[in-house]
Amino acid sequence: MTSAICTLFEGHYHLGAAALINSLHASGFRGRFICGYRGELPPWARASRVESGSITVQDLGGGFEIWFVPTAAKVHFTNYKPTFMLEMWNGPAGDADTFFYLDPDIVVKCPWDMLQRWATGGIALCEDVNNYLPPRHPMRLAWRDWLAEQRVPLVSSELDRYYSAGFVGVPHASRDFLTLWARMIERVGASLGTLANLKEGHATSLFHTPDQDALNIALMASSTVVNGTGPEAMDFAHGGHILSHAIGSRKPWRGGFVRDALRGYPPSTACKAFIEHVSSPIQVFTPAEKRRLVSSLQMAALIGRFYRRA
Ligand SMILES: [Mn+2]
Repeated sequence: MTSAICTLFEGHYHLGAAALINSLHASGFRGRFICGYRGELPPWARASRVESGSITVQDLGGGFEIWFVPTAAKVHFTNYKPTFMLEMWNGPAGDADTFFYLDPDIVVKCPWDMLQRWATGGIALCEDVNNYLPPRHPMRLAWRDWLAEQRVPLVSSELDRYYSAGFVGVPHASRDFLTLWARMIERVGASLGTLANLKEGHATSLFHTPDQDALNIALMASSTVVNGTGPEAMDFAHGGHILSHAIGSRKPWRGGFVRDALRGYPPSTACKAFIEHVSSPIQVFTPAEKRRLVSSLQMAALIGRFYRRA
């Protein structure tokens, strides 16, 4: 079975993407990793060759290749995920039996075999921070009304979990789900009047996180099997061993751990997991930068043992 993986980034998120790639390398993944990016190639990219069009390929050796695909999408990248996956599956990821998307603020902690198995016979998804969303929760009832307005039939009415759109693994047989998800994002965008932002309105708005709400609504409109895990699989709860997801605006590559700890926010598990993967095969920081980050993290963890927000 062949698998391909992709991510999307712009600006400083390339630092997270590099750590994600390193973590996959350590997990044993070998194959094609596709970076959709806006702007310049990341400074750590080393071109081994140029493919047709404007695709730059970096060969990491042993069958691990990074494909850099420039993209001009106007929407916020978070709303571009399923469309990008479909485009890549018709192109650079053409022969993949399973195709994964991971946010650039995620690192992988488990052996690659486990991720691959996760997307077998169903779509691999992980529950989000607020993971319990019962079938007749008022938010779902609002989504049901919206689906009815859109004349999209409700197919799965018993779903009770809310999944993160930060990670998705799709087997070839479920590829149509990506089309449905993309269509739902488009319709959510039409209802909102924009797809330019990561968050909209407030937590009780019909669509607060457009791409992720659209993913969960698409599941309600589909009979696709979900291979789900609890929120611990992204380190949103204790006891996780699969992925680590650094959500929120304090991205681990930006440092500032001590400052945050003094404000009562000790470094998260995801910050610690990120630091594990900044050295090889891609050197994400200079040795001096890395030393500074590590000692700041250690100091912050120490402060966090004595001082934290209630
Ligand atoms: Mn994320």
